[in-house]
Amino acid sequence: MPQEKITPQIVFENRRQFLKAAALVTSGALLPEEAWSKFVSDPSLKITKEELATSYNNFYEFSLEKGEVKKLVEKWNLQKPWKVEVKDPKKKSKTYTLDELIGLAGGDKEERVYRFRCVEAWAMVVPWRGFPLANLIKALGHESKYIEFKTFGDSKIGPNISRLSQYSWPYTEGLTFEEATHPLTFIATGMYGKDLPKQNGAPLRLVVPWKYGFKSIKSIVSIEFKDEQPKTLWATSAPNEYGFYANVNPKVPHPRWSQATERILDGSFFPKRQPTLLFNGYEKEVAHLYKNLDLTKFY
Ligand SMILES: Nc1nc2c(c(=O)[nH]1)N[C@H]1C(S)=C(S)[C@@H](COP(=O)(O)O)O[C@H]1N2
Ligand SMILES: [Mo]
Repeated sequence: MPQEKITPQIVFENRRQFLKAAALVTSGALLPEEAWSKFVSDPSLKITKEELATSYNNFYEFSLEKGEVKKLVEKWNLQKPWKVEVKDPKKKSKTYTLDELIGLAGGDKEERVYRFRCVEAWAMVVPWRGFPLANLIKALGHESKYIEFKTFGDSKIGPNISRLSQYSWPYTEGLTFEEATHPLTFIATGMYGKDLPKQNGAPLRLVVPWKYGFKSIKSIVSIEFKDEQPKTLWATSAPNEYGFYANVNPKVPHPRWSQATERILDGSFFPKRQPTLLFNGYEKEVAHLYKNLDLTKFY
């Protein structure tokens, strides 16, 4: 099916509005977040302030404290050129520079405004820039049941890697091939009209808007096409708390808290709460992927 048929109207609506916004940004007229919000056609999507989205981070390689990450990444000199290894047991592994990957994907200038929902029940709305992962997968021409992603595992970059020895580093995530090639699944190289800040997973990260945030792996160094379900860091370290599928679902509580509502990241001490949406509001687009799953169960 051509991508235009499945991709929700809102993405394209947003995209058109966004190109306008992005044009303003690149022309030097920097927009405050309130102005970005004007470019979102869905009134329920209020873009999170850039300052908040870039200073309240989960990046365990650096710290468990969300407010500390931004400071701790300062010392990290981003490897230039950034390299990503593409592995496939059926083919020869090949290492690409980020620019080569972007070239294969046909550029990284698409803008997407997505809801983002952490399993810890906080939520935000982020304007990403990048490309659909499907573009890259198609260009690479591999086929497999699953795709596995890894972050760097160097504790000289992320000192917490050696401190948190109970976790199976490097940070690893995975998707089924169908999930990975879904038109909503995105590789971000930028946000808020700028290159991705280090604390948000520079220079490239996954964004899977209908799944809990931990699936959206940061600072990717390897992509592996494989037929076995990837052993992800969270599903390995705490399998009863974090599943492989991890679809946002208000009806399936985390063992330690409810997922029925979420806190909108607004910088206040008592953020507003709103109901959690099944598949984080992307039910129409993705429910068909899970028609064989019982949506009252934990996966
Ligand atoms: N490599 C890596 N990727 C990661 C994480 C991490 O700790 N390390 N945290 C995940 C979690 S739990 C969330 S909620 C999001 C947070 O992304 P943000 O800091 O850009 O909001 O990144 C995800 N990707
Ligand atoms: Mo998260």
